[in-house]
Amino acid sequence: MKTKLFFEKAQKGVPPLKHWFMSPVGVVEPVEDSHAWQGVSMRPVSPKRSYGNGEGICFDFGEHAVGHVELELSLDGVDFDSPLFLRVLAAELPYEFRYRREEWTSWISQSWMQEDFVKYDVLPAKIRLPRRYAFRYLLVEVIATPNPIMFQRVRLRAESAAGRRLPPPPEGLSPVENQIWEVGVRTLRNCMQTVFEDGPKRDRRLWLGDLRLEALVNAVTYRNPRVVERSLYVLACAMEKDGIFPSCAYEGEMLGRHGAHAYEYPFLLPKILVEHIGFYQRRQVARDLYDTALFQFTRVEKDISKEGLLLVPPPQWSVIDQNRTMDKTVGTHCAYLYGLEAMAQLSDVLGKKDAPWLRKRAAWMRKTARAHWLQEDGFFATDRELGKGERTLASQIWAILGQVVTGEEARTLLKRSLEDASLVAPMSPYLQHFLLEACRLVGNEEALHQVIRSYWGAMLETGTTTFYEVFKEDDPFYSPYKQTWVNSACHAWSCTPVYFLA
Ligand code: RAM
Repeated sequence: MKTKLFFEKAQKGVPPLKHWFMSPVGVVEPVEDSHAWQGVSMRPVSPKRSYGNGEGICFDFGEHAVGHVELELSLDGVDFDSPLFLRVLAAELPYEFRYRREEWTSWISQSWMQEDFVKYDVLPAKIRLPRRYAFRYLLVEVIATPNPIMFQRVRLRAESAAGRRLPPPPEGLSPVENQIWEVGVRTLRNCMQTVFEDGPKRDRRLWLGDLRLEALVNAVTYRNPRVVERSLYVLACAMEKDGIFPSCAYEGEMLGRHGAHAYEYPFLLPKILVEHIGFYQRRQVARDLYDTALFQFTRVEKDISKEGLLLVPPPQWSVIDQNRTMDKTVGTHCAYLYGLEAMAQLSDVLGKKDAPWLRKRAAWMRKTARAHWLQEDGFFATDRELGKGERTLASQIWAILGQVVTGEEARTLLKRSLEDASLVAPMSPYLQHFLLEACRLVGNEEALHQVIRSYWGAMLETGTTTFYEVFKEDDPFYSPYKQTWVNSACHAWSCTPVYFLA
């Protein structure tokens, strides 16, 4: 019954994409460069008249963009007695040109690399490359051609539900903050398609945790509530009988299918809904999903121990950060608390009656978290198997956001956490976002701006035009997937400084 409604809304609510054309700003080639981040930079070169067997040309589009590439090709010569065979590699970052097919060791699919082999039987022709690419650089290599080919015109038909225009920053930002704003809004624009994609190169998919962050920035920039609502209905369509709200779902032909469940993502659902009402005064999606959101908190009751600790039963996993080995126990429990509070607010806003029991449970589970995990040195940590007392910044951030500590105590914990380099540091902008939220919650705007300047500022210094999926300043090759090539360099969960700067 509900599912039918969700399907109807997901199918009817497809946000229209806007298109625009972009031309290359130059021809370049990748070169080894020990001064460059990741050791590769792009050097301008003069284009040749035509390109024969074994030759290649690399176009620079000047900034990261998403869309379909059109090539107008002709022959430098008369004979066309055999097909043209090309290899294309679309790259977000210069380092992707080090990619070698035979060296693949990542546990996620090699097919994410934007490498294609294409053949054309007729020239001259206007051709459209087969896939939608997310890239700044486009390498076209001629594997075989009867005669050298000439590039008459190369252009990208770019697309986004947000349109081309990047909203201008508010007045009064510093030059670095202005740049962070621009890169942030471009990142969101390029991920904002018929749903909020996580990254347009990979996974090109809607994830609930990413959606929450994208919705925040959208609300202060493009202000497109339809993308938020449609994304929520697309997720809702993929819900199964068990009632778990999907963490990730597909659309188009695959509408109604979900991917992996992240344990804590469903706790974010009421937060998205209550913020959506706050941003746009639109309540329908919250009404449609209220019961579903509430169920996310009761269905995990079986995972709450008699001591009142929410413990993720393996092999289920929480995201918290793109770090696979970190102890996420405190973070997950506190993400549940954060969700309970949002659920209580949603109940109030919609005139429902669930707030009292939700708040009562939250109060109890704050106490239990404190009793078990607040250590003598004032940091939150567990002593359970994996953690072995490991101190992570994530645990402190989430203890603050779950309001296990409040007021002066929270302010002090945040300050000490930022000063203590021995805490396990975040790997991803996703967790950095929650650090910013914690700064705001305790009222430490100075720290908030300092984190934006240092973390996102450092990302800017790598020369990027969009923000990354993962970023560790001291490890340019960090990848949760074992291979840096497949990291996503335009990942919307990294655009949230824009929300705080706004
Ligand atoms: C990866 C992506 C995505 C994130 C999930 C948990 O697949 O980076 O953005 O939400 O992990």
